[in-house]
Amino acid sequence: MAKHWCMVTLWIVYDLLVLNVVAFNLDTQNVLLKQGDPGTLFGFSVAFHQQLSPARRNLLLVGAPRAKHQNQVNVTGVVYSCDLNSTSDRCQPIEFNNKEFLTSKGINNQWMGVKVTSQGPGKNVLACAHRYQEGSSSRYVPHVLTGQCYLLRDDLRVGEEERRWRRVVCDFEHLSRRQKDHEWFAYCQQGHGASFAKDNTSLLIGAPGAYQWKGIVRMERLDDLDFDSEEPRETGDIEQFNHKLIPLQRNSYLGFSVDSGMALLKQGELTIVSGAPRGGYSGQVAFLKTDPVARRNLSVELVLSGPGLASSFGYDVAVLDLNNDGWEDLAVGAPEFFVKDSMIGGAVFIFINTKGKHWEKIVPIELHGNKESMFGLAVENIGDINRDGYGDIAVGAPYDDSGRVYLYCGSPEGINRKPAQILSPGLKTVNLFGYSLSGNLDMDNNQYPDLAVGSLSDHVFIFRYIVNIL
Ligand SMILES: [Ca+2]
Ligand SMILES: [Ca+2]
Ligand SMILES: [Ca+2]
Repeated sequence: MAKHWCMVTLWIVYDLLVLNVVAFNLDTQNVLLKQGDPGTLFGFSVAFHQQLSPARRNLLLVGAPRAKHQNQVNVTGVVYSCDLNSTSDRCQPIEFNNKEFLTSKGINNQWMGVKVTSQGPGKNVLACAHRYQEGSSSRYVPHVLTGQCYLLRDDLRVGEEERRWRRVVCDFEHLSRRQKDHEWFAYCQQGHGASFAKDNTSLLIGAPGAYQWKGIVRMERLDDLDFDSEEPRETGDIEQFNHKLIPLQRNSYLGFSVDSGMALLKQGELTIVSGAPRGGYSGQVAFLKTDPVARRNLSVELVLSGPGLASSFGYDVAVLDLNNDGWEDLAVGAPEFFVKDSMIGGAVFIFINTKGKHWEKIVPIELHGNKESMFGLAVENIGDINRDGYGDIAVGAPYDDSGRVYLYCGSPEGINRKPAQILSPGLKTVNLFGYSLSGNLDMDNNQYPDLAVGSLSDHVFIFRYIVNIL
């Protein structure tokens, strides 16, 4: 009983401490900086990864799609692992040393690291190269630009156990059907949009170049070697290759961004959200579900269209519960949104879920950026960073001066439109700060999630939350 009482007391004290914390407060004095070689685009993509084996390590994975690997000069693109406990500002390249990877010919200029993402602590990592070229038997199209992604284990290795580590959307099955139309799957360019599905069993990979750049999203099992495991599914149905099942026009780029949720349309059911930033002339976002009838199909449940012409609505998407009502909300970046004769440039549209219904009728809350700042190019769920119970987001505006990242707090009404904090690089040599973001993971064990910000000038920044007590 005494022990129990002690715990209760501790909790009360702890709660009081939390209540007394000053509002949003990422530490801008003690920022961790990691640097790559010049011109490698180190920071094009970033992902926190908490490794549990062989030992517990807090890492930031950084894609440098134009880097050359020291030992593999014919490979373009390196994914680096940065140990956040290390004092060095340099990071270690991840070795893709399996035979399948090294013997493939199209790895030169493939841009490995255009996307890197982690499934969560102790789980898998996915790294993609959207410009990977596959050789083709057709004399009309000697090479096809399919792209490829690799699954890595928690220890950042391509495993030796039986499993498919290489994941390709526009595979032989697609390319052999391509004869009907050369351009159907020749330039799939998979991997700019890729994520682990929130059902924790599947991978989601976008290939925006499929079907004359209408684009597709593919869902496949992480563990796919069981005899009875479900086969991959795709928009357009892999059994039919019927692009008419995707209600978007050519050149929409569906799959450019991908996220998912388990409480978007129905509680406990996976819904995939994918941006098509050129869809419908302004940009669109499609909601996808596993088709209950066609077992190789992802059906398009609804399409949200962006306002304004060519706003690139859907360039990035983030699913999170902002108002803590148990239903996930949606933040959509539209970095090229503008209002004529105004100082507005770039927007993020916040759709607050109305219990899974009437998504098309929701009037989104608009967050605006400064003129020509590309505000909304990156939108990230950063977790409940001030621990007030409401989810929070970060928005990158890489052309806002040398780049800025705006942090917004969720609230009972949805979101507070006034930024809670604005981050800038504070280094003259850095530009395009805010091009990539990763958050929603506590990397220094103070119970508050931290935030990584990438740039296109070979620097990444790790901001940590400092707890100030009044
Ligand atoms: Ca909500
Ligand atoms: Ca919050
Ligand atoms: Ca922390």
